[in-house]
Amino acid sequence: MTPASPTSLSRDVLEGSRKALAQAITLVESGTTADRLKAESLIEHILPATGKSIRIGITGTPGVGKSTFINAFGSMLLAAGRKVAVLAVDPSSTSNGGSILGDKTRMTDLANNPNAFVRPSPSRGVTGGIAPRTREAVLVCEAGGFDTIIIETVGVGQSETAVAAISDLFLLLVSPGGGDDLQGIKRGIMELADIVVVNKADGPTTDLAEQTAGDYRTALHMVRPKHPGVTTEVHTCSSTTTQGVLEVWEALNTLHSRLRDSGYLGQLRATQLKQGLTTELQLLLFDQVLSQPAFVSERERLEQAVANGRMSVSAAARALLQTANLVR
Ligand SMILES: Nc1nc2c(ncn2[C@@H]2O[C@H](COP(=O)(O)OP(=O)(O)OP(=O)(O)O)[C@@H](O)[C@H]2O)c(=O)[nH]1
Ligand SMILES: [Mg+2]
Repeated sequence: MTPASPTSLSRDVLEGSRKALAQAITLVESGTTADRLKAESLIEHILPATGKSIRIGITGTPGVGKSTFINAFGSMLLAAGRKVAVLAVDPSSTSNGGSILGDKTRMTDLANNPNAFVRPSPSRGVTGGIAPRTREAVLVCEAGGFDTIIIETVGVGQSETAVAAISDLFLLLVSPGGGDDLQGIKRGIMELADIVVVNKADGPTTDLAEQTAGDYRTALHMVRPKHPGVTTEVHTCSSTTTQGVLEVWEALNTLHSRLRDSGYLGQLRATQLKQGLTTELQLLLFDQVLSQPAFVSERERLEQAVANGRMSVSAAARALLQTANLVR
């Protein structure tokens, strides 16, 4: 894939080369075994230079203003001297080639700034498989000197959970008057949120945004608090005028410091890594099993047996693993 060796690539990443950064992320996203081995070597080299950033996951339904918000939020951080990387996890990228790809057009201020790095979504077959690769992309960005990592995902399906599993803090962006949103957003997503931000608090939707914020505050009282004793804050902002965006950052930064000082952040990251190991094991096992020729033909046969109701799903799965010599 890339002619550079993992050692020289990691050195270039650590020296701040954007080209190397982009290449390294392509490498960690690659699905081939040869690249995976190189990626593992790369990560090993850069690991000591990682972990110092603030990792912020952002989700919200399509059109809520994620890209516009990230552009405003990121620009403000750049002005404050921070280095901002934006990574996208797009659950739909497998089917339509990546809608987040077009988002660079809404993040022009970021895309054109040398202290910012915007990376569209990887397209990998399995949703569960995106998070481990994005986790590594986060590490690469940290090694490249980025101190703020924003991981964006569209609020559909399981991708929020995947993003929350690699973020320190999770921001839920919602629309004014989003009564639909409030019902549509699953309880679980509210429980994942460290902060809820009602966007588009400008022009004719200013008052509605305040009302919606009130609705969310009420709704949040009914879900388990994310952090014991800490009420999840609900803010309003306008990503187009940037009103309120600074306050969102201040809230996130304060919470991050608090969680770090209390030891929670260290524990959270340790837990995330342990869960990451389980996910990697699942992926590796799946890849190994699927690549066995005997397995492929037996799978087709057993799929038919299951579809015809001649065999239970569980018994077929066990029989398949026996084919691959993985269970007795
Ligand atoms: N008035 C107003 N419009 C906004 C605001 N933020 C975003 N918009 C508009 O809302 C529309 C959608 O914004 P995007 O930033 O593309 O939304 P998104 O959540 O990234 O959308 P997807 O990438 O499709 O999921 C655009 O027309 C924006 O100009 C805001 O704060 N106020
Ligand atoms: Mg977008």
